[in-house]
Amino acid sequence: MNLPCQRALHCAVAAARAAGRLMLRHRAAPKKINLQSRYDIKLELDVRCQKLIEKTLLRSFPDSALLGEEGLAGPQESPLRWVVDPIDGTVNFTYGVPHACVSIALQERLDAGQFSTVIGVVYDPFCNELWTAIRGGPARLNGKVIHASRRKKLAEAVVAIGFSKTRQSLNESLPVFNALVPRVRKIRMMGAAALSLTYVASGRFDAYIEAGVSLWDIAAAGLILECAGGEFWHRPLPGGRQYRMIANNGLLRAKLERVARSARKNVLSS
Ligand code: LIP
Repeated sequence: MNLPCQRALHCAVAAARAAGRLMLRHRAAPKKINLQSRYDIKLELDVRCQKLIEKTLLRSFPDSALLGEEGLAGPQESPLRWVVDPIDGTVNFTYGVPHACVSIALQERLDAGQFSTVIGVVYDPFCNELWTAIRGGPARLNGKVIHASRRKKLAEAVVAIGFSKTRQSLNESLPVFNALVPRVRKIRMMGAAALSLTYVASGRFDAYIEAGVSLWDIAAAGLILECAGGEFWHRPLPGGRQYRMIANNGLLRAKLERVARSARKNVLSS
């Protein structure tokens, strides 16, 4: 497919910046909660940001589909699909923690219902940081080329971890967390998957682990990490839209997997 990548990238950046402005305008305003569960919150602003993004993207690409955290839009059989998280880090945003972002990916449909991400945009309006990538090209932060770190030792690594939204993922992740804490330099739990991935792509973190993240949390930033020389290792969980992920700088997965495996074994044998 002859995809106008630069035009699609510009369109995604414009949509991300527009949603970022809407987030900043509502930063200090009372938050209207549409839905909340034990470990999650969904805001009315999530829906408004997604509507704004949909309008911008589908105006320029009317034949494309959109899969977002707040619902679907456009012809779902289209060979092109936008994957959108209008506010990644919604709980942070709700509590006034300035660590959240807009995530927009463009995917091409391959055979057998598979998709390949070809464009990734992640925008943090609080720090005015914009990460972009087109498959096959370099990853950029505010226009400058970025690379993942070259740290090989766990003892020197800063590792981000997320517990996702369910008791099950919490129970699964806690033993890994406990096993990792004494073996790495520092653990960080930031609450926005897309930003933790772009921080690995920028060499700020060396790895990021989470089970139970959704496609819209990781699609754009996963491509940005790959284009920065890192490894976006992710496997679908049953049900197909959620993933187990061990994102890293390309040098640490085997060591991280060994720790995770032994942690799980210990739980099972105890
Ligand atoms: C969040 C992810 C985060 C995860 C949270 C939630 P949301 O996405 O970015 O990594 O730990 O449970 O899934 O809901 O803010 O878009």
